Formats: sequence, C-alpha cells, structure tokens
Amino acid sequence: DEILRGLYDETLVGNGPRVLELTRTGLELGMAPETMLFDALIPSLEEVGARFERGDFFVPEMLVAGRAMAGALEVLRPLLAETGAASVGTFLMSTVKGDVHDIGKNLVDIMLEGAGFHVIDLGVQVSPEKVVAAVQEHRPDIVGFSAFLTTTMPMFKANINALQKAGLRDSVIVMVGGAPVTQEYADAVGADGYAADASTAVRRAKELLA
Ligand code: B1M
Repeated sequence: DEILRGLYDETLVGNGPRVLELTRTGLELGMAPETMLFDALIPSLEEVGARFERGDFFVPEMLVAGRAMAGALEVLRPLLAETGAASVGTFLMSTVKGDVHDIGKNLVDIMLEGAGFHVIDLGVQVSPEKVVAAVQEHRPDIVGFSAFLTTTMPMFKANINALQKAGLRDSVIVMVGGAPVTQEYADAVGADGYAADASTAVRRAKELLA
C-alpha cells in the first residue's frame, strides 16, 4: 500500500512533516492506526537501528527518524488510547537514569491507557530517588521501567534496591522492558514481570494484577 510504503520510507529518512501528512491522510482514508504503527512506523525504526549498527546511519539520522515517528505517534495517540473502560489500576512509568529513549515507553503508555490503566509517566533519565518519591506520592499498583541500552539496564536493579530500601518493594509490582531486555534479565534483577512489546506489556500487567 502506498501510504504504508510512504510512512516507512519517510520515517527512515526522518522527514517529519511528510510522515505527519501521510499519517493524517491514512486516517482520513480509514486506515487503522495499528496498521500504520505495526506495519510501517515500527519496522522503519527497526531498519534505522539495523543501519546504525552497520555504520550506515549515525546518531543524527537516528534522531530525525525518532522525531518523525514521535510526531506520528502524537497524532495516533488519542485513537490508540481510546477507551470506555474504567481504571483497572495505576501504572507509574519511566525510562531509567542515563537513558533518553522514550518512543517505546510512550507506546507502552498509550496501549496501557487504551486498556483502561491510569498512567503516570515520569519521563526519561529518571533517578531511583525520583521513582521512590513518585511511588510515595501516587501509590501505583505497578511501577514500570524501560531501558534501551545494555549500559542502562543495570538501573533496573538500582531502582528495585531503592524501592526496597524505602520499604516500598512489597507494595508495588515491578515490570521491566525495552529492546535489549530479556525475561532472563528481568528474573535476574528480581522484577515481577517483563514484556517484549507494548501489547504483551498490557496483557502481562493485567495478569499481574489479577
Ligand atoms: Co538509540 N540505540 N542510541 N537513539 N536507538 C538503540 C536502542 C540501539 C538498539 C540501536 C542499534 O544499535 N541497533 C542501540 C542500543 C544498543 C544496546 O545497548 N543494546 C542504541 C544506541 C547505541 C544509542 C546511543 C548510545 C548512540 C550514541 O550516542 N552513540 C544513544 C544513547 C543515548 C542515551 O540514551 N544515553 C542513542 C540515542 C538515540 C536517539 C536520541 C538518537 C534516538 C532516541 C529518540 C527517542 O527515543 N526519543 C534513538 C533511536 C530512535 C534508536 C532506535 C533506532 C529506535 C528506538 C525506538 O524507538 N524503537 C533504536 C534501534 C531499535 O530499537 N531497533 C536505538 C521503536 C520502539 C517502538 O521500540 O524502543 O524497542 P522499542 O520499545 C518496545 C519494546 O522494547 C517494549 O515495548 C515497546 C513497544 O513495542 N518496551 C517495554 C519498551 N519499554 C517497555 C517497558 C515495559 C514493557 C515493554 O514494561 C515496563
């Protein structure tokens, strides 16, 4: 399909305005937001990552592609998060300290909202101290941490230790995720749940609350 190919190609080259335009056109033509997301935008960012790994792309290319995707996500957000469901629980989300990636985290937020969760997002580069303060303030059911770099994944453990030290570990469920994270890693740091993608994250969150 022309729109999907356009979304893929223009995200790859980081043409934000064109990606926005194509997203809006797609919606006008009655395309499902999920189709644009899972069949074009996400695969395009995967290709960006692959090119970065090969040395064909550098940080600036990765940055503009990420921005283009984030712009589209803002347009799709209200549609993806549309829900009539009553709040099934409060989810406190953040990207760990030292890590600025947030597209995947924001996508998890959107899907959680769509499933009826009340989501509080602390943003990126969030320190364990800030997480502890937010848990004390909001008393969430689940605390979710995203890490996208092998070098920032150890922050999961630092966050869990900080919750433990503050006497809060037993009052919250901890979920972790992000591109390099695995179930084995999640188990090793003592998280209660892990998911590889946003829809699985929603399913896992509901299971953990049940
Ligand atoms: Co960076 N980056 N980046 N980057 N970046 C990756 C992550 C990388 C895999 C690229 C690669 O080499 N193939 C690589 C990490 C390698 C590693 O450590 N294993 C990498 C690197 C190396 C870096 C820098 C170090 C580059 C440098 O400076 N030399 C640097 C680090 C900066 C920092 O954080 N300190 C850097 C910077 C950036 C940009 C700022 C330019 C930009 C970020 C823009 C932004 O997020 N606002 C960027 C981008 C765009 C990427 C790629 C290309 C795309 C990320 C993305 O949005 N993916 C990425 C390559 C890739 O992922 N293939 C890459 C789409 C998104 C929907 O998927 O993020 O996986 P994902 O999220 C998924 C799941 O992980 C899961 O659900 C999401 C939705 O399905 N999930 C959860 C996420 N959080 C969850 C939480 C849960 C459960 C599931 O429970 C709580």
